[in-house]
Amino acid sequence: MTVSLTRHGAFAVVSVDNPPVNALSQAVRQGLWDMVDALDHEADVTAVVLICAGRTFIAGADITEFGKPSMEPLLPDLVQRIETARKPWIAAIHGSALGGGFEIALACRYRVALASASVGLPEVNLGIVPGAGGTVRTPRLAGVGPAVELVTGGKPVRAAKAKEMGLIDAVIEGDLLEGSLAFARGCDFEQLPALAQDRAVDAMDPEFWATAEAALIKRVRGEVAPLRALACIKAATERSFTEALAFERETFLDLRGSRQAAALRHVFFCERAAPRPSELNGVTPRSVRSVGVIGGGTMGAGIAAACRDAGLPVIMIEQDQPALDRGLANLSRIFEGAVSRGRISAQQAEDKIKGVAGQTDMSALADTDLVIEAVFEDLSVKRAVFTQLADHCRPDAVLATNTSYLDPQMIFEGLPHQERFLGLHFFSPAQVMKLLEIVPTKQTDPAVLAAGFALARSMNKIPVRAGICDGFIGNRMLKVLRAQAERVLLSGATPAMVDAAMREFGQPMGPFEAQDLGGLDIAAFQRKAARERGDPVFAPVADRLVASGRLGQKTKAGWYDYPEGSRQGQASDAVTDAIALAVAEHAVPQRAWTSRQITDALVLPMVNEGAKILAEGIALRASDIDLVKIHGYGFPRWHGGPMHWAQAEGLAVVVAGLDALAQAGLAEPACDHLRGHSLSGQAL
Ligand code: T1G
Repeated sequence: MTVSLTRHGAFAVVSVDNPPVNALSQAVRQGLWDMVDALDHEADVTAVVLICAGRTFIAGADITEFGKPSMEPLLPDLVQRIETARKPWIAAIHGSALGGGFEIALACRYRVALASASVGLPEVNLGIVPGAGGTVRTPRLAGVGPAVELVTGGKPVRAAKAKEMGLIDAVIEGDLLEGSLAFARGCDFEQLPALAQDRAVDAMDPEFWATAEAALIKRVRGEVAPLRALACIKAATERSFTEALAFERETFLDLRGSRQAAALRHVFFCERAAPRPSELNGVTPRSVRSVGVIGGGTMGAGIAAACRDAGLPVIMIEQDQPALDRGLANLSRIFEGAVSRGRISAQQAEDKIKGVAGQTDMSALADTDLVIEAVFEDLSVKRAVFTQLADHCRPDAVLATNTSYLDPQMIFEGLPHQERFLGLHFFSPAQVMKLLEIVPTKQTDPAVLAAGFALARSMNKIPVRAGICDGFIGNRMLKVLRAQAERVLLSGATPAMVDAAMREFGQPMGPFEAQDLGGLDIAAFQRKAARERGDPVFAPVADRLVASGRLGQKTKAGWYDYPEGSRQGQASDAVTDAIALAVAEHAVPQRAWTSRQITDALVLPMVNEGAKILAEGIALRASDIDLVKIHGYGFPRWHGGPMHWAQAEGLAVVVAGLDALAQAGLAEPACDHLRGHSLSGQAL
């Protein structure tokens, strides 16, 4: 039964049971609607407790219904029906009361919650705004400022904070139902709190809204919904309750069909599908209960921290004690940073560090289930490590390389038990970045591959299977983006114009400022290896900058000059000169560039490379490429990732754009896969 009723003395308990998250499907809405009607006519019912089965209170409207015609009862009507019911309703919250779920709770006379529960209005994360009164009732309960933060930020708040804000009335200890009934027994139903719709809301001065809007524009970089949500809250302070509800509903309906909402829903569902790919259905992962990490540098320490966050004991191996001390110090610094940011307590940090044993002898790994190598990015160095591991580890231990650019097949070549090897490409900082590229070799056992995905799940990461090529999925597309950025420079744009255009597109930073932050030498090292393999490389300006020691912020000069003590880059004559030399060398026609032309010249060829990656089977599905670029490289989520963005643009438009760039010598023409308007992956 999706919505059921039990009686507890004078109280009716309405239970919702709609796995997995009690989303407000039509059946749930209808069930609740019928309950309100029935219970309003039950003379011996004093009040109603609304509770949910399973892991959470109602987690929102049923997102799977979004693309379909609305079905009655509409959520705003149900919310209004509960709020004006003759019997007072009490929301009993566990898990997360989110979106429409929290809007239902806001319509109740009281809200109580377990301490572990959270409440929120995350609709902006889906490119929409609350559509059932959230932006109108929240400011009346919590005040305008807290409502702006809750709704435009889209982040839930825990029960204690929600109580402080006036969003819930009590935090329940122990059993939620018992606690809610005890709360109900303590209520004086003759003195009910005012309905949200009858509560006053502060009028704010114009300065408040101007400041809030400016801060939001800076933070959301092109995302529409947060700004529209702010407008709804402003309307709630300036219009009548009914008019404000109507404005909110109109805004919700307008955004629900928007391109950004479609993109964000695409990402929402892809992120949830990624950790359990259908091709591994029925495959039992090799068990991983302990991890060895070879190397305590930035990557090694980050990977060790990620393993500890997943609750796995770690043995960190370094070549000698000084290096090991440095590695353990790197690890401590990660957890100390997390404590200073309030992410974990000092005790938790201590427990995490206690779970790491430092060793300089690989024999310590004799019984470890998984070993991840994170040593210098050199084939001979890595091969030496795995040769030793093959001697010390159990034959069934999973041995993984964290290589970014080397061929895992070559790293493991000739070693015994080829079926146990895997590439696990973490992104720095490994304890923070959610992307994990999982790279099987031809011999990798499915149970070993499944162990990689299980590890990603335990780390709460987004795993994507990648085939073996130079740069796998993400770095291969990054190389194209960087080459295109230089092509645009040689045709008359400046680094600042390119970076500004990509920021306007929604990237957290442009390609040149990102290189200055990470260091130009890393990519130069990879270009050297590519040239030694005979691969084509296009970086005429970057090569000149690296040759002259301009490696980025760490040398106070890269694509920009960095005055002493500043991390804000300034245009550099040296870079202008380097560009001029490259222009002379390549004799490229100069042109005026608009922001949109620049982003097309960078993003369209990246999409083209993604289509080739799909055609070659390096990625199994276009959505995997979207997740890689979003979670590894900051591609704006509200574009849905490069491949979703291309489909939203229209593949014919993308092909035409690429062919026009190719005509001008500014990019390769559209590949056959793209020209065939197909972004489907290869069958496994
Ligand atoms: N609708 C449909 N399915 C949903 C869903 C939803 N709202 N939320 C989750 N699922 C599915 C999800 O796809 C997955 O399915 C399974 O539930 C477990 O999810 C009018 C219009 C609640 C914190 O944005 O944040 O209300 O892969 O893996 O990690 O104003 O799910 O198992 O088949 O994420 O424990 C507002 C979105 C909607 C909440 C649980 N609500 N969900 O996290 O499990 S818009 C949201 C979440 C709205 C109103 C508007 C999380 C979670 P499958 P999961 P989890």
